Amino acid sequence: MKTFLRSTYSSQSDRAESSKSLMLTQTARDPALRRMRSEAQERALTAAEVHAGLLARPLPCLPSKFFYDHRGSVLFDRITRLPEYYLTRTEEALLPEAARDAVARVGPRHLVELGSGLGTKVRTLLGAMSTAGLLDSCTLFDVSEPALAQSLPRLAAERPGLRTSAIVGDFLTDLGALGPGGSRLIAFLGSTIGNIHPRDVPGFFRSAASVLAEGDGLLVGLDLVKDRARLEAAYNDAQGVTAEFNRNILRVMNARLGADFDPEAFEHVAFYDAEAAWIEMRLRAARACRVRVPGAEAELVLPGGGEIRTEISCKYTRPAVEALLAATGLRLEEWYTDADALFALALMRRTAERSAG
Ligand code: AVJ
Repeated sequence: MKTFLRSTYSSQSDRAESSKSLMLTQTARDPALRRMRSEAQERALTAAEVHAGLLARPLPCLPSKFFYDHRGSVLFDRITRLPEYYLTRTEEALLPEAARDAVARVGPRHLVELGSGLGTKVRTLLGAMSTAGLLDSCTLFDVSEPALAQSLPRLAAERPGLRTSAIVGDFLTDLGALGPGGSRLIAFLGSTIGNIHPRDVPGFFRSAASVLAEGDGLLVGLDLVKDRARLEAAYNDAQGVTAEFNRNILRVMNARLGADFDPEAFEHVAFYDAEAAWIEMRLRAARACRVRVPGAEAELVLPGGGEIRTEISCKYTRPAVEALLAATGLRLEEWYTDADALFALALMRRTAERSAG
């Protein structure tokens, strides 16, 4: 592992090795936008994650955070407006009331949005905080630097008195960069939590709890378990936007790691696994192929019909969420949902006890 990273990136290894994992790198362009890793570290990590994923058997997989280059973010934005994709519009309808109530309960001055992307949902929360006379700062946290570079200045221009900042990082490993909490509300909207494997969700909750002070809040958007037809339609839209979004991960691999995937030779597959309670997205090779991924020192051989897993999108029930919250330092305080129980916003609060583990 060490060898392949060094052989590929030796020219930048000095810089990569000298930075500690929690050190933040400021970009020259905008001092309010901080990166968790240098570009060299970022590429080494991408290489290692893709290498491990492509070796996985029986099912090779690619981490879904790699969907989101600029094209991927734009395609996802189109998905959110598709007739079949009920998630975004249902959450947006719930948000004003949930935001008002959550702000009344938590009394936050500092808002953090995880996985903010290109989105604008944070405005509803900022509006509720401002109305309550509490608004002080807002931090956007996302894997995509281009998305933050676009949304941060826009936000700052819209709200001149607001202290704004952004962190480029991975919400599974980098929440520590937020520093200690206090009057803080973290928003994790859009069912992005669905991409976290349920086995890793308690760890995510514990790390969120560690950057919250007692009484601080975490507002999470969750897609709910429902009938298969509705779920599967949301991930198999008639216009094929989701299929294009799915194949985009292969273009990202080609661009970042010099891979030679032919995206058009892969078919979009999305189905609901009721036992796991998740939608799974895959890419299926139309014919046998051998793909080289030099930047990850990997080679993938697939038979015709062979598949790569590109995403899981977990669907929840209230009891399932409560079970995952046990002993994490967070408790469920409110559950806001629509009349058809398609989607929920869950308000969690930091408890007095220290989290276990
Ligand atoms: C951004 C992770 C919430 O799982 O619904 C949309 C991504 N994938 N269509 C989801 C996605 C296919 C989306 N999340």
